[in-house]
Parts: sequence; C-alpha cells; structure tokens
Amino acid sequence: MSGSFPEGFRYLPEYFSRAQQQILIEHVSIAAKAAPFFRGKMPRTGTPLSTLGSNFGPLGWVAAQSGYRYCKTHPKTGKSWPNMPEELLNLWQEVSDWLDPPQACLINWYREGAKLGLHVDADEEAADAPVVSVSLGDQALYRLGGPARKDPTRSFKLSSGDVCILGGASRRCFHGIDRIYPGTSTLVPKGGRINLTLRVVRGVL
Ligand code: MD6
Ligand code: FE
Repeated sequence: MSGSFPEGFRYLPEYFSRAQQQILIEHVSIAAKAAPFFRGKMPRTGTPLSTLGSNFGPLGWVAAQSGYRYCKTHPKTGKSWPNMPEELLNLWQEVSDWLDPPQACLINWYREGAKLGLHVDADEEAADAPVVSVSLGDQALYRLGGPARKDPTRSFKLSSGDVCILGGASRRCFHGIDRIYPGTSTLVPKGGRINLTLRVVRGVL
C-alpha cells in the first residue's frame, strides 16, 4: 500500500475476534432462513449481479431492473427483514460518529468469481452519514479511489474480521471489490465472503 487514504476513511484490521466473527455469521445464517439470499439485477439492463444479497434492519437495499431502492420488505417473501443484531448496533456506536442508529444492513455474499464494480453509495438521503463495513470469510481485493471515477485508486486486501468506515469526504469516493480469494477462510459454512454494510438511509420522521 502506498499514498494516503481519503479524508474520513478508516481501516480497522482484525476488529472482530474469530469468536465474534462466528457469532456474526450465525446471525447471517439465521437471517438467511427467514430472508433468503436473492440475486439482484442492474438497473435498466437487468444484468444479474454476481453477488447474492439479503438485509437486516427496518430497511433493506434491493437492486432491481427498475432501480436501486430501500424497501421495508423482502422482494420474494414480502416479509420484514430480520432484526439488526445487537453486535452490529454496538459496532456502529463504537466506530461511527453518528447519533442515529443504522436503519439498514446489506448482507452481500460473494462466492467464487463474484465481484463488485467501482461505485459510490448514493441511494441514501442521509448522504453525510458514514457507512460502516464488516468483512467476514474469504479475503477480498478492495479498490478505493476518489470522488471522480477517473481518479487514481489504491488496492488492498480485506480479511475476515476487518472493519472499514467511509465517512467524511471518503463517503463520496469510488470503491469496489475486484476479486475474492476462494478458500482463504473457513468461517462461512458454504464458503465465500460475506460483507455487511451498515447505513443510515433517511432522517427519522
Ligand atoms: C464490500 N463494500 O466490501 C463492498 N460501501 O464487499 C462496499 O461497497 C462499501 O466497504 C460503502 C462503504 C464501505 C464499503
Ligand atoms: Fe459501497
């Protein structure tokens, strides 16, 4: 790694112990029974995403051909998303500087070959609230750039238990996952990598 991180970006390697990671994965496994992983689609083109998604919390992020949006219910079951685990609410309190709790936690599952193109998280009305991200399972190659797509990027590996925070100016920086490294962790029962992203979506009414 070289150069500096954008203002407001924080990387906390090995934030969670193996035992804590196991508790988080157990929450994901239980949630996936009530709110099964589903494959989202790209807006307009309808191209399937290479990741599978589900959510915890009052709102869930859904990728559909009609657009990206936050929904109170699972698109297939029509039921509310499983409750946000206490451990994730605690994480938010510990590492974010934001008073309101997160409303959504996207659960993204990367199996072999899955990736996530360079993007900015821009579907939240609360555009200044930080996004807190937890990596579980296989290692991933993370790419972080600047506010313009053409800005130079830097790449580094994220490992199970790592936490990163996109706050301040970094909240509007491009980032993505170029690849995962299959078989580098035994944490996820069916293999792969799970990423949890905690977000405040909108002001509380
Ligand atoms: C991932 N992360 O780690 C993808 N977004 O699988 C993200 O897209 C992300 O790490 C917003 C804030 C932090 C992130
Ligand atoms: Fe993102």
